[in-house]
Amino acid sequence: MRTELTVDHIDHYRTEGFVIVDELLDADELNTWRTAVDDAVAKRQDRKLAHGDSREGDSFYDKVFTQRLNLWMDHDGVRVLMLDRRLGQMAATLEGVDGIRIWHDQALIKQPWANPTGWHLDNPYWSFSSRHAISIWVALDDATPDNGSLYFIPGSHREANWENSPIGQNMGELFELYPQWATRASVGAPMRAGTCSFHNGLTAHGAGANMTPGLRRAMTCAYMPDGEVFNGQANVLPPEYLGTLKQGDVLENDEINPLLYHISKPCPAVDGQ
Ligand SMILES: O=C(O)CCC(=O)C(=O)O
Ligand SMILES: [Fe+2]
Repeated sequence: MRTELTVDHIDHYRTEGFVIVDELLDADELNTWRTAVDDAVAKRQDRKLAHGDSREGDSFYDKVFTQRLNLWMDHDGVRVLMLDRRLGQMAATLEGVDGIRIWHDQALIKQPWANPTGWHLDNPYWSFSSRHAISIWVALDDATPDNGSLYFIPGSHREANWENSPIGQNMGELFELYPQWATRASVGAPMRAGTCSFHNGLTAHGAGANMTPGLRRAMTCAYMPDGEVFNGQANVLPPEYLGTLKQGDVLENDEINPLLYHISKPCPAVDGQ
């Protein structure tokens, strides 16, 4: 894996709210990722979550992408890929934080002729509220404007509050909440398979429809800085754990949100790999 970050990567990420890191994976690694993710998605069948019974149906949203969350929890091959200290270190470096935990991973596969991904912010969906939330998005197929590559509104992370719109049928609903972005040019992020992007949890982003008969596969992971607290939203937390939490509690359960990287603390889930 090519995990070194340059000063330019870091500057771009902090100013624009996203950055592309070319050729994160070499050809062998790409092959390993594709095999693991395909197998994990197949084994999940129509269940979206590792815990709980949310299932894919026939809604507009279910035809934006095949979304399978927390594959690291129930697939050993994906677990090895996701519990990689180097990915945690990249995320921590870009955000300038001491430590990084997994919030959730997700395979996002645009099937042939899939719907577009409406403009949205990520962090408002999650169970913690942070300006330092960050996600990686790894292209497992070439992502092009034809098959549903990503787009970002540069700098939006510095202006966003936690108002958000759903990934619904109205692509541009977010711009009603943030009219100052409606006249700003978006930036497209086509990526060769094996390349990745990082985006901040408050950066406005979306993706086009898949206008091709092929797949647009991506493997992604959302990260939480170490030390964040529960904001009262359930999101993907397993019900048994959710029941033990009250607002303000630190989210530090290593079984659910493993610490991937920290400048000074041990990371049991990763050290034990
Ligand atoms: O892959 C997509 O279409 C959307 C990705 C996205 O919203 C994300 O990674 O946060
Ligand atoms: Fe997103």
